Amino acid sequence: MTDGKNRKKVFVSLKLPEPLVEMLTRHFDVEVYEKDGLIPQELLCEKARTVDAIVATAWIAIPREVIACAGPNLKAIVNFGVGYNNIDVAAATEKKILVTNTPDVLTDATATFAWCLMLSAARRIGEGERLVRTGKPWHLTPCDFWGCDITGRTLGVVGTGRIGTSFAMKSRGFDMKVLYHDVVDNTTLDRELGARRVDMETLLKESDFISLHVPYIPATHHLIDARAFEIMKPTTVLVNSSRGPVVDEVALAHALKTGQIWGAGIDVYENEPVVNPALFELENIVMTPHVASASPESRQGMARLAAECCIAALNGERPSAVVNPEVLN
Ligand code: 8YV
Repeated sequence: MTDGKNRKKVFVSLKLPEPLVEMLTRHFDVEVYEKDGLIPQELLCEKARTVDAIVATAWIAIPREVIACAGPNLKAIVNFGVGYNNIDVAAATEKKILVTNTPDVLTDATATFAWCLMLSAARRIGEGERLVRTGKPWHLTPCDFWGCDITGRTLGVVGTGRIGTSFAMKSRGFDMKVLYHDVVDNTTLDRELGARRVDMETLLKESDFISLHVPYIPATHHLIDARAFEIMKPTTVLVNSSRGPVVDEVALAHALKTGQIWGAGIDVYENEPVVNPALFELENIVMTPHVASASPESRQGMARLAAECCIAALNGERPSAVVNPEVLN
């Protein structure tokens, strides 16, 4: 029931953009955890016992222990984000709880941001900005601040789902040779860019720029480790806008410090929001705080889609983005 006293209850575990709460409030009783900082796990458990749906996001963990607390009403865990490694989907499926996410609406913003990181790292934007912001006089010299050329170079894309494909397609203006690594051929990239699917080793060895667009699953944990950095060219720029633990952060710091690679553009970290302090000392890394999808169209689209999925799930309809459709059978 969605009217009167028996309105279903939705718990939103952090402040999220509109129109999420606005849309949910038309149907349900909505409570938002408004405090700064992460919601304590005990409170999530307490809410799981009574509510009909929980809304979460990348950095709100919903492990098996929280799902174990679920009361008979909990029908959906709605993730604000496309990646859902924060949720124990197997545990949710066992309890017949639907998990939904927000694909597509953030593809362009995220792929664009990966380019921002790549261009910034390649052309030393962060370093230049830091220098200007000191307010101290600096010398105009043609001999400093050389970055990497991009046009005509080789781009290596790891993971060519929606975001990886969009990222690769944006290379057209730079006339790049495109290599990609994935478990299947990407016919769009093959046809449109003459791209080549290669094994990981070849991609690491031949690419001037490497951008990661894989989900975080056991097989992608430390996909980029010390050995991968050894294979890369000393002129390579690495970009990560996927999930932090895909890259071994200690190995990354070592590779940047010792010149194993040339630079990096990083939006995600192994232990967010904590960042390995070794990275702070390095000039050849551009770092942003997990904001690749942060554009108005993208974040409002995510809010709308998350609300639509929640409404559908609680009304017994099929949400348009379900992670575990087997629950519906
Ligand atoms: C967001 C993300 O930063 O979609 C994802 O998987 O990591 C990002 O879009 C996050 O969901 C915002 O809370």
